[in-house]
Amino acid sequence: MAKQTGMTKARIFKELGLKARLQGASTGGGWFADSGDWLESRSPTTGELLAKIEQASVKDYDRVMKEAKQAFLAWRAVPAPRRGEIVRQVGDALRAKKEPLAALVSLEMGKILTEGQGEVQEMIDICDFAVGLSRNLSGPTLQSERPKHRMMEQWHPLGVVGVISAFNFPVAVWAWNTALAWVCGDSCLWKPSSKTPLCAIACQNIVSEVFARNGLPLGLSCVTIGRGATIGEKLVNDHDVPLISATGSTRMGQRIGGIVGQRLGRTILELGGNNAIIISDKCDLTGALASAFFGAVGTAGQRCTSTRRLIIHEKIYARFMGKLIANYRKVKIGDPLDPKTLMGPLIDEGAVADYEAAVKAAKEQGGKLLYGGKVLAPFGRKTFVLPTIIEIDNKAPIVQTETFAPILYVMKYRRFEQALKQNNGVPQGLSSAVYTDSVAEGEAFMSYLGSDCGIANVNIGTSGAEIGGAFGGEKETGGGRESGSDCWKTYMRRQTNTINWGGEVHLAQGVEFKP
Ligand code: UN1
Repeated sequence: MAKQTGMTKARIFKELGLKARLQGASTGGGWFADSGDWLESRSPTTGELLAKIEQASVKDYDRVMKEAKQAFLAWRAVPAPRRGEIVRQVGDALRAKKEPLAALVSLEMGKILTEGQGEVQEMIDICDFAVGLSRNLSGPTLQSERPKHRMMEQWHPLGVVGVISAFNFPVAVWAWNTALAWVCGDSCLWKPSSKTPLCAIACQNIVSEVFARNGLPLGLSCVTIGRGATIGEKLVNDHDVPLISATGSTRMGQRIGGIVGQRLGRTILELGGNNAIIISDKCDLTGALASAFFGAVGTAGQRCTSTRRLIIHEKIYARFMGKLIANYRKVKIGDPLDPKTLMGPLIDEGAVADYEAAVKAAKEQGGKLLYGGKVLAPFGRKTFVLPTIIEIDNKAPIVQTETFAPILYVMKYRRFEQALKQNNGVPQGLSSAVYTDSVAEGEAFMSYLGSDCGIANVNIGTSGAEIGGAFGGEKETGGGRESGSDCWKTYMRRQTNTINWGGEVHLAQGVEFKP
């Protein structure tokens, strides 16, 4: 296993400071835990035990939070460009560890190596983005209605940011949050998915070294690996955490949003997607084919942005489906660390059960299986599935739900307005795309009458967004935005300043108030 890349488990562990037994709480200066409650990290490919991690207890959480709060107080006083310089070093440290970290993502999460490398590249890219941002966390100067007055906006550090991340992007989503939070002057506490604890430990080891080398408070980067019911609840209920950024299912987001909203905290929620590509009769079918194939089969359908639905013009439907199924037949399924593999395993048996249940439900709801629908066990463990295509009506209940597996629902349309309606006719609103050479169709898709999603692409697919844009979506996707554009603003507190430089007091709105 994993020999083809030169990255054996032993080498990955050595390069990233991992061992067979680890502990799950860190304030940057090493690891501790006193719960006596052990978590196993197993390879989704073979089931091999990778390591055991003692989970953080509530007491460990309190210790970590104390450090995170102290670190914030020191860090907020460091000039932002100097904070950017530290994040530049974090980016360099990630560059140096790109190969083993990408291999660890493949080993523990199961995505193929090129996608693991792409994920680490996203971390490096967001660091570069944050470095530039650190010299431009700017607010506008505004015109005052009062004579000899000036108004302006400033952005100040916010506090401790809680990051809750999912298994499917076990390192990049944390980096999207932390790189921005750090240049914004915040400290961070990360609760990673319990399905990918080693990825979190490796990241923490890489960044802690940078903070230590620079003599900075180590609590800037904190981690608690533990149960949702203990550590997760504690974090979302913690009044000392002004912002919770959470990625996961809509159900999880509804719970977190409710709790944080109750205490009037801030959230960035990046939840389920149900992403469609409309394939027009006026498009380059080769491009549409490549994008649909990557979107639906890439990462074994375990991206928030995975293509889950194709809405295809009836005139080209048969031709397009013939080509797509031919591609599906060629998918090489196996060890994600083997460079020849195109699709690795699903994360665990639970994910496979969800896949099987969805295929069954789709058939019961009038769906026609065009390809796949089978569970495989190339290494003796039923964590692999065939990528699957089902022809079905958009309104079928199963099509309305997000199943985190490589199942693609396909449907036809005749008029473009009908396709738009189908695109928007689901509860989720993350990503969407249209393949068309018609300017009118492309513009309509991106317009206020078009896609209701946070991401709406023309002639590229639904997945694989760049870090420079704001990432997130509407409706049940949660409304949060992470990563590029002006998303940094959520990690800071806005302050409006009005300055009187003329001496005379003028009340706004013409109010007179004299004794
Ligand atoms: C996710 O699946 O949670 O756009 C993030 C993409 C990646 C990020 C996905 N850049 O597919």
